[in-house]
Amino acid sequence: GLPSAKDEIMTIFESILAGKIPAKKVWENEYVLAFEDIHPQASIHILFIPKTKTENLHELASSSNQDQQLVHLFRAIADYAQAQGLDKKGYRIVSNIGAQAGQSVFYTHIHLLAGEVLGAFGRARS
Ligand code: DGP
Repeated sequence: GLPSAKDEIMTIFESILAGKIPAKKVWENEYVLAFEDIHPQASIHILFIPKTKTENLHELASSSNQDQQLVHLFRAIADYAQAQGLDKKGYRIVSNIGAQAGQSVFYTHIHLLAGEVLGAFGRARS
């Protein structure tokens, strides 16, 4: 079909990967980049992104050549969390997918929230 605006416009995370806009990188390997969220929701708020472009978990999981990317993404989170001692203290990982979850950047990313006691999450507050 016709390309949508989402396909044509480089996402902000591709610009970060390309070095075109700055980010506070905290972890990186061949497959995954982790950097601080610009609007932190906790004292530690990190975004983990695969270095190959997909829009969300479903596109990532449905491309047969992406299996290793899935593994690397979650291993990166586990390695980072362990290195920071967060596996002991506790932390949260979240991915917003699509409209009802309020996804705003259409490039697969996992949020990691930590560093303090976290609030409840889920249903919007009225
Ligand atoms: P989501 O709403 O789940 O799609 O998360 C997108 C996150 O990306 C949101 O928490 C804010 C963050 N973000 C948006 N623009 C930038 C940026 O230019 N730099 C950084 N570091 N984070 C950004």
